[in-house]
Amino acid sequence: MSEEQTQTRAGFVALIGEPNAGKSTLLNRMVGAKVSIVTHKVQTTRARIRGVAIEGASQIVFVDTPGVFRPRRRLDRAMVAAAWGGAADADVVVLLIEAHRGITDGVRAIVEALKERATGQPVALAINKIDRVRAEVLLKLSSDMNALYDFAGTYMISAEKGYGVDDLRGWLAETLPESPWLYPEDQIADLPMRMIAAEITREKLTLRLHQELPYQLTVETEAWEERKDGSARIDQIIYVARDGHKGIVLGNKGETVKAVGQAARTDLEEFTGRKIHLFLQVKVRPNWLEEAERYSEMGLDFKDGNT
Ligand SMILES: Nc1nc2c(ncn2[C@@H]2O[C@H](COP(=O)(O)OP(=O)(O)OP(=O)(O)O)[C@@H](O)[C@H]2O)c(=O)[nH]1
Ligand SMILES: [Mg+2]
Repeated sequence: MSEEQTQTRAGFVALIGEPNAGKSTLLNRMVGAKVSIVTHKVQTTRARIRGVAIEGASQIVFVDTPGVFRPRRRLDRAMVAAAWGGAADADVVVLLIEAHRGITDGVRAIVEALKERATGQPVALAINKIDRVRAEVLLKLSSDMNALYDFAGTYMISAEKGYGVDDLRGWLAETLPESPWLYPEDQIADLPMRMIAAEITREKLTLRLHQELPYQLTVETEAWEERKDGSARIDQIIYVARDGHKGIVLGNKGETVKAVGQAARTDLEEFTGRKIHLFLQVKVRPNWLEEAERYSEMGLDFKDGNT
């Protein structure tokens, strides 16, 4: 198809919602690859992560954001600021809510904030996890939500199972502004490989460790060495805030960090399509949650965490 015949469209679509709503799952499904990490725990995504999908003549750049919640700590504040920053910069916003949880206080707070912050761009409602509820519940939830806000469209989806996702993607493709494409045709993510690699390891740690600890740790890729045989050697540091945490991450005879490393390596090999040698080191840095450099490594703005 030639450029003269078909006007291309392109733009940014921000996915916002409470922690655990399924934003990253939806991004990965739209892109068709695991670009953003997913866990059953809240506050998994820490920064804005972009994934690119193509639908007909439209290039849709999805912006995954951290969940919006009431921030208490510096990292929380920087994460929530990143989420709202993603929404402000977007051409279209999609608010994800969870069908089985309905209109929570958190959802209400996000809708109120949208009224103040939305800069005139269309906001669609995506009711996610419809695999968990009956149809009557959905209809009521949809009408209750539309009474709270003038949504440009309402989509009932299951990001995990894929239900309703094509309709949403089709609507986004039509709604984005006329524009040349923003990324090369074959690009699916806009995140440096070293950061994706660190996120993969953080996902495996989050899946293995108990609730509070994942918040207290961060992973950074220290070195990435290309080898002549086509493989790569990746060195990462897991920063924890306390001595006791180091022991938990290592596990008995180092078995926890070993299992994490194996799981991360498998994903990395799948993502990169090559052999990976992954080396993990655990370091205690009591103050890492207050260090500007850690935030820039995560793709967050340290200043946004100021009160
Ligand atoms: N049953 C069901 N579970 C889902 C669906 N979509 C996502 N999930 C699950 O919900 C959990 C949270 O998903 P994420 O994609 O990490 O949610 P998120 O909104 O990115 O969360 P944060 O990054 O913490 O803000 C995971 O366990 C997913 O597998 C769905 O359509 N149905
Ligand atoms: Mg997420």
